[in-house]
Amino acid sequence: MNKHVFALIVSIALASTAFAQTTVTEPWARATVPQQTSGGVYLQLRSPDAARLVKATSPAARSVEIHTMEMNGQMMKMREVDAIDLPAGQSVGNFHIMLMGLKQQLKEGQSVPLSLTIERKGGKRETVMVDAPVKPIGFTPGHH
Ligand SMILES: [Cu+2]
Repeated sequence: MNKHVFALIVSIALASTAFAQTTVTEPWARATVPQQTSGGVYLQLRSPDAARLVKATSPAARSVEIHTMEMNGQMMKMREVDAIDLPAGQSVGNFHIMLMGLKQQLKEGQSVPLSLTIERKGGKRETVMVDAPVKPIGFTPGHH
């Protein structure tokens, strides 16, 4: 097959899958203090069809976990989970990405690259790249 024709087919394939893509809103990472070995990245995911976030990786940390947060009395508890369900068309943000074994301090003005693996029906996988800007320790989304 002619190379140009092949390139065209690839670009059409990419264009058609673009419709079924997961969107990321407001990603951010919390700045860390010098001795801190872990950090959190917060974001919202929205998938057009039912999917699951099954994996996260980042070159900024030795290992990366997916955590949910829940209130236990007055205490916010974090729990590692295997996956986060993304119901069709819903914005999901009740989780965070935990960076374990940070390679360096996260400072405001930097950003943390993340690669998220989204799994769809039939085991089809999509990789979503995220660049999360580092916000000050006291940052709360929506309050500037
Ligand atoms: Cu956590």
